[in-house]
Amino acid sequence: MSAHPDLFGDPVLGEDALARFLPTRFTPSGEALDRRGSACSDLACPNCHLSIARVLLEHAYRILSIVGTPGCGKSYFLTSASWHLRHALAKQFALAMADADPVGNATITLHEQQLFLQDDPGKLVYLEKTQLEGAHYDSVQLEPGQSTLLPRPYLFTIRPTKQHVNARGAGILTEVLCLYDNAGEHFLPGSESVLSPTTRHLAQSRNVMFVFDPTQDVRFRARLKGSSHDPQLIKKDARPYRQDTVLLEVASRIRRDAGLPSDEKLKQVLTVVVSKSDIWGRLVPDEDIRTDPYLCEPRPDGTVLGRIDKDRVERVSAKLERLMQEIVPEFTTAASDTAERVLYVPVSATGCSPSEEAGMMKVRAGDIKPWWVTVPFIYEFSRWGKIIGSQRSREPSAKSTEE
Ligand SMILES: Nc1nc2c(ncn2[C@@H]2O[C@H](COP(=O)(O)OP(=O)(O)OP(=O)(O)O)[C@@H](O)[C@H]2O)c(=O)[nH]1
Ligand SMILES: [Mg+2]
Repeated sequence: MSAHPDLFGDPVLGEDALARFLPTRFTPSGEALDRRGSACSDLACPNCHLSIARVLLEHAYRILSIVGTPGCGKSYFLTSASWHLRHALAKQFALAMADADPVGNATITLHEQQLFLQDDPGKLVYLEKTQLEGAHYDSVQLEPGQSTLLPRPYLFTIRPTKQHVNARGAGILTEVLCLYDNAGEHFLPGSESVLSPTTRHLAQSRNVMFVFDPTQDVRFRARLKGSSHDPQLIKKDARPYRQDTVLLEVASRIRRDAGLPSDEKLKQVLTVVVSKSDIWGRLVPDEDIRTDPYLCEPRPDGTVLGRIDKDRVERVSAKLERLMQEIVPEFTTAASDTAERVLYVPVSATGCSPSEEAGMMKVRAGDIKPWWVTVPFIYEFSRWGKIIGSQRSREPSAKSTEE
């Protein structure tokens, strides 16, 4: 991408973007020279012309997509997870999670600040609903005169630190994590168009995290009646979405984009993230779904290979699946028809209920104490090999989601 200030104007991105070009001249150190002879360090995609973080060319990357109906808790979950991952990975797993693209990650870092970095613990805070277009998307003209909307991912690097048992292999073990958070409306049947291919990342995704919200289901709401004062259970204007239909729509888009037959199960892992467990968690008996299932003591030589207790996570998953089979059987059937490997994880992004103030759902900053938000990610990272270990006290069960 050009660097000289006279070179604004690009046919794909418009007048406010610096011109993209295929370089033919270079500095002795290998930097491309633009038309005005300025050395350029930023890279852009030859197809959509959007800038590409250099780290994506240097390390392997994995895409994880967060999907679900509007208001199911995707953005709160992602914000709580990214904030707590930065800490859990550093403290318990000797892994550093850093913003690979600070400009592209601006929204999520702002969201983390809004929920977790308030001076006044009594302040009522909230996250805006994810917009269907705007700052979190890029508009490009792939065909002259036709604007196409592309969502922007959040990019993080995950790298072993000096204490990690495999610190010497840090260069090759470093991975880039690409996370997509769409507006729920993008997943509703009929919402995708050629000019708004906002969910194409799904087919490239390694793990589709479907956020299932029990408070949007009438049968869960009936079961929870009287046991919680969460306004989401009593709100009269609640729009109960068919979450199974949205899951099937997501699966059919993935099959279409990946060129798979309509009855083939997806190769990606499906993680059903069952949100807002502070409201319904008591329906999963005899399990601790608040404290993280991690086992992380330093080894005798002082190095660390943090482990996740997979037995516990899979036992909770099996119990939660049974509960959902009983209450929302069409959803569990849709999930097992969609993917070979399905893991159910209960999470609460806030650990407390919001209260309604001036038409907005807000939570007291000091009350936010998330439950299990990092588990879907750490379980996924443990599949990558060599960066996170796992604890098993028995043979993996037949339903294990390991590769
Ligand atoms: N009780 C409880 N409420 C939650 C939790 N997480 C989110 N909420 C509430 O759920 C509502 C929707 O959360 P969002 O994260 O904005 O939902 P979303 O899926 O991103 O919605 P869209 O951006 O519209 O697709 C908010 O009013 C939150 O207060 C939770 O862990 N517990
Ligand atoms: Mg959102």
